[in-house]
Order: sequence, then structure tokens, then C-alpha cells
Amino acid sequence: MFYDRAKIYVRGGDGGNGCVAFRREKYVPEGGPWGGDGGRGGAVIFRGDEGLRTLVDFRYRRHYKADRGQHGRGKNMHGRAAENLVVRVPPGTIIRDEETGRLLGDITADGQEVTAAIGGRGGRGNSRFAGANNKAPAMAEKGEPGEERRVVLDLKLLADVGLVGYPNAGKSTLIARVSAARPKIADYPFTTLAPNLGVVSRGEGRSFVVADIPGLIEGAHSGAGLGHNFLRHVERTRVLVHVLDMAGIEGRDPLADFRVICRELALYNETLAGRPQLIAANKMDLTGSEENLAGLRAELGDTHEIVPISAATGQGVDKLVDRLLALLQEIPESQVALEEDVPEVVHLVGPRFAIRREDGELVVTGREIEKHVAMTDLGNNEAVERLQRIMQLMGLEQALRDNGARNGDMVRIGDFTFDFVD
Ligand SMILES: Nc1nc2c(ncn2[C@@H]2O[C@H](COP(=O)(O)OP(=O)(O)OP(=O)(O)O)[C@@H](O)[C@H]2O)c(=O)[nH]1
Ligand SMILES: [Mg+2]
Repeated sequence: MFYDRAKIYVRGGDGGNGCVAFRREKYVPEGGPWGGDGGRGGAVIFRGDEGLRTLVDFRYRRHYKADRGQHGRGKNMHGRAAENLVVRVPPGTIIRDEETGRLLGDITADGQEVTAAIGGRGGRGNSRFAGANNKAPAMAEKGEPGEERRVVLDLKLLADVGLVGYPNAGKSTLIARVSAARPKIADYPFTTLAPNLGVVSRGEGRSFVVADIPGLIEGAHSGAGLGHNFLRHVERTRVLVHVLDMAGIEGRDPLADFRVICRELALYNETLAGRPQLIAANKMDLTGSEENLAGLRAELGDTHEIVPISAATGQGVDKLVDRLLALLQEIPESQVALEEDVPEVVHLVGPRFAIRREDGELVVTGREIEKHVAMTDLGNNEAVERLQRIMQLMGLEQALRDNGARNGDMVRIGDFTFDFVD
């Protein structure tokens, strides 16, 4: 199986900050807290799009960051949530967390969505901290940071275009010219022993996959030569390109070759023979090819589209690719191989926190506790006091003691440093 792979970075937007504000109206002398909450940050969401066939677009852009939520404002006005960032991927794409290898989701259909990184929630405004003990809190939460991760996208490549033809017709030369595939090319038959796949890319959103299979000969449908084993690789392609050797080397007649291959395809599988086809009249750089082309056109010109090319010099190849892009646009999508189960998105929740010693300091790490620190306005005493209460509730004080913390030891969590006081 062939894979196309891309590694990208995704980050949900941070939540907007909560606001500290107080009521200051006429006739309301003792203004209470009046600061609104921040809005939620946007998520990064992968969405299946059957117009896409490969992952090459991710070569142009590797960072996807959703917007942050709007900050809360006075008069209890909440900040607006940010829009999600939708990243389009072809159906068949498997999404994994790069670090853990964990499956985040599997896009199998057009429109299906998988969330890769959620946005942070908005920080709460000071109104939400008012209580019996504190009627006028002068603190608010900062927005929660968005989730971030590196993801690996994998796509099983299914060929859109199959190259068929006699041995030596130039199929491998053609795929090497239009893609990064580098198959063996030689002037003896049956050079290609296994199929090659190549991705043809003509800029963003304009790409497709070509399969080059071993040459076919008469009797291929029943196992002659090598072709039969490989016809199944072109069974699900949407367009076939007949590659013909127009120079008629070794007394070959391109028209006769064409008829033999058509018959073999039909004998193998009727629907394969009925697939849309283009004839790539190859080796037009060689003598004798023009005459043969005239003959071919006279016979097949009314019923078949013939594109003269030279895979060796590149002549006519761009036109062939353009025609293929256009044809693929018109032809409905063939079904994509589906992975059996579609697991739910998994958001990682680690252990609550870990403590280690570093240069005489106690360093505390952990998703949840670091989140609380990130959401605290460390310049605000009230907010810091609240943070300390949260840490106590999470059992951090006891855990520090268990790790040998003594009075006066420095403790660091993210940007926050404090002295341990037992
Ligand atoms: N002059 C000329 N030679 C070509 C052209 N295309 C292919 N050839 C030559 O034809 C020979 C066969 O080319 P391949 O690309 O290996 O042919 P193939 O169809 O893949 O052959 P198999 O793998 O055996 O089925 C090689 O020597 C190529 O260099 C062309 O457009 N012009
Ligand atoms: Mg070959």
C-alpha cells in the first residue's frame, strides 16, 4: 500500500480574558463587579473534502492556528467566541498525534469532521467571583490556552489514473516525467515488475495520483506475462491512459497494440474496459511516428481522444496532464477504502501533575495545573491567592511535602514561582 504523509502543527485559539469592571452608574453608588467573560477560542477541525485527492497541499502550509476568543468587557458583556479553523483533507486521511502516536480520527467521508485541537475556554470576568466573602472581587481569569499538538496525516493513495500499455511503451518514463516517482526505465520489456504510484501536482487543489503498472501483453487477463496480477491496481482508477509506442519499434503496430490491450481489459473486467480513456500517443520524437499517428487518427480519431506526446522530451505532456485534470473534475468519485471503526476524538488528559527537582528548585508540570497558572493574572494579588487555593485543593501542597519540600524552597509552575511555606 502506498501512503502520502504530511506532518503539521495545529493549535486551538486561546480563550479571551475575563474582564475586571465595576458598576459606575448614576444613583448606584456602591458599584458591584460588572466584568464579562472572555469568549472561547476557535478549534482546529479537519473536514473531509472529496475534491481533494492527496496531501500535497500541506507542503505549502504547515501551521494551523485558530483565532483567540474576544476579551470580556464592562457591563457584563461577554467576548465573542472565535470561529473554528477548518482544514480540508481528502477522504481516507488518518490523523494521529505525532508524539504519542494515538489515533485522533479517521476521515472517511465528504463533510466528516474530526477536531484536532480544541480552543481554550474564555476566562471568567470578575462578576463571577463575587460571593458572600468578597462582594467586589478585583480579579478575573485569563483565557485558557488553546490545545496544541503536532499531527501526522496519512492517506492511503488510490490511483485516479492508470497507465496501461504494452511493455516498453513508455509508461514508466511518463510517470517519472509528471511526478516524483522514480521507477526503473529501460529498453527491454517487463522492466517494471511492481506498480508505481506518483502524485501529479499542478498547484493547490489540483493534484491526482497515477499508477504505472507492468506492461500488458496478449493473454494478460488469463495470466500471461505479469500484467494480470496488477490489473486490480487499475480496477478502481477513474481514467485510463493507453500509452502507445508510436514509433512502432521492432515492427510493432500501435493500432494493433491498442486493440490487444482493449481486448485484454474487457476480458479481465467489462467495467474496466468501459472506463473513460485517453490515448497517449508516445515517442512522437522518433521517426515514423507521424505516419503512425495519422493512421491512428484515421481509425480512432472519431471515437477516442488522442494526445500526442513524447515522455522522453516532455513534448505534449502538459497538455495530457491538463486533460486529465479536466476529465477527473467531470467524473464522479469512486468509493474510497474505508477504515472499519471510526474512533472518537481523544483529548489527552495526563496525570494531574508531576514534580521534579531542577537546579535546587521544585518544578511542577501537568496540563491542568499549568492551565490554572496560565489563566491567572500573576500581577493581581487576589488572583494569585485564588490560584493558591486551587493548588491546595488539587493536593499540591501535600505532594510537595511528600517530595521533600522544606520551608523556603523555590517552587516553579510555568511562569509562576513562589516560596514553599509549610
Ligand atoms: N525516444 C523515446 N524513447 C522513449 C520515450 N518514452 C520511453 N522511451 C524509451 O522506451 C523504453 C521503455 O520505456 P519504459 O518507460 O521503461 O517503458 P514501460 O512502458 O514502463 O515498459 P515496461 O515497464 O517494461 O512495461 C526506454 O528505453 C525509454 O527510454 C519517448 O517518448 N521517446
Ligand atoms: Mg515500466
